[in-house]
Amino acid sequence: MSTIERAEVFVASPGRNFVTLRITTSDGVTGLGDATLNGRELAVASYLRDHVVPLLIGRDPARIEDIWQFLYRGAYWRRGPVTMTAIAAVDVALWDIKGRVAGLPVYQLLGGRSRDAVMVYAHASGTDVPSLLDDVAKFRDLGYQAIRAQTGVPGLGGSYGVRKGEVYEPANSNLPDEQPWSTEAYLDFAPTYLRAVREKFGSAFHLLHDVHHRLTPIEAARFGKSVEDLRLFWMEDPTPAENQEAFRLIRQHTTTPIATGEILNSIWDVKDLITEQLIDYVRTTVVHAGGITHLRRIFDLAALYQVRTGSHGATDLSPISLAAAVHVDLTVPNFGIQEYMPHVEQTMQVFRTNVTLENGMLDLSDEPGLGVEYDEKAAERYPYDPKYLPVARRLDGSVHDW
Ligand code: CS2
Ligand code: MG
Repeated sequence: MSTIERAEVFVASPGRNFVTLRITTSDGVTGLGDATLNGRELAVASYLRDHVVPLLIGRDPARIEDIWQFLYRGAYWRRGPVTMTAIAAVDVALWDIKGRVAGLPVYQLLGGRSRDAVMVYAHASGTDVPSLLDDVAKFRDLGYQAIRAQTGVPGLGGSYGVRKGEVYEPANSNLPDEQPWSTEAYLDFAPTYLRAVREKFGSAFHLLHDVHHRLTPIEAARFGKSVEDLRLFWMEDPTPAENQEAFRLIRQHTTTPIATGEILNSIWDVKDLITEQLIDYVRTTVVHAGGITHLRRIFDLAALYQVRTGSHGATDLSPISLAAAVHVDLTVPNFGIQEYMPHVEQTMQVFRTNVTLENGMLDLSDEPGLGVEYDEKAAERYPYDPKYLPVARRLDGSVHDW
């Protein structure tokens, strides 16, 4: 019987910080898992190196479910982003190994294709309405069927979602960048620029918007109501989701579809949102929600309640996560959309992937496993570079949700 012989954790910063797990079996078969948690990378690296890797050596890599249960229940302490990201990295690496051993791409092990390709959304942004409209036009010309629109709020320095240069990267400083926030200014401005997008480009494409946890439930209800005629594909993270009941209030007031879940990491965190149909898309991801094994459980629960998938896919999820996400997205019956932000050149020097993008759709080849390779020698050229996500402060100086 093949056993797990080695499990290595690599922390590197090719373009941005990534934590990568590579498991090697006694037969020399390797598997990769993404363990990146933006702004808290070293916590996951230590959880893996110090508390998980010693438990893996000598185990049967084929026993994916058993190892998942062992790591989840065996920790005693339940859930949380660090734990579930570490378990996710092990899980995805073991699915990669299983596919390589079987000579099949992971999606074939998950039931085969349910669709020919995976629809993604692009990220248009601007510092004002004209620059946003130019950016939307660029992505429409590139053939994207779905585009997220975000701009800064006049008079507020930092703002969520505004790209600087070619790639959007919020973890931009070695101490949290404290950015001013005004809900009133946002609620006055965001509907205006979303309306400008629809007025210029019409409704023949999906328009998305990320509120990014900033509103109270009644403010989110007001926002959702104010943009109903714009037919958004979704308003994302309208209010912090720890209190799942909060979404009942939003639902009572507006039919604008809701997506949430990127910062959540287990089926328990989204159970009520799904079973009460308080959301339309669940955004949990393969890297932060326990890997393919657990994400499939979440998506299967969602399917029972006609909630579709809409996994998070920003650049702080590595190409390993994107590939694993596409394998899952190709197979699930209740696929909605996949977030996609292109990684920079340095990242792609370290991660070789078989994921392809054409006309706003992702696909991948039939390479066994995930179809991703990690070049540790290339990664050595990019040492870890500590970075933090911003913190939002209201105009009175108190901390707000970023
Ligand atoms: C955002 C992310 O892509 C999204 O929907 O919410 O950019 C998020 O801010 C980052 O992934 C945080 O690391
Ligand atoms: Mg988001």
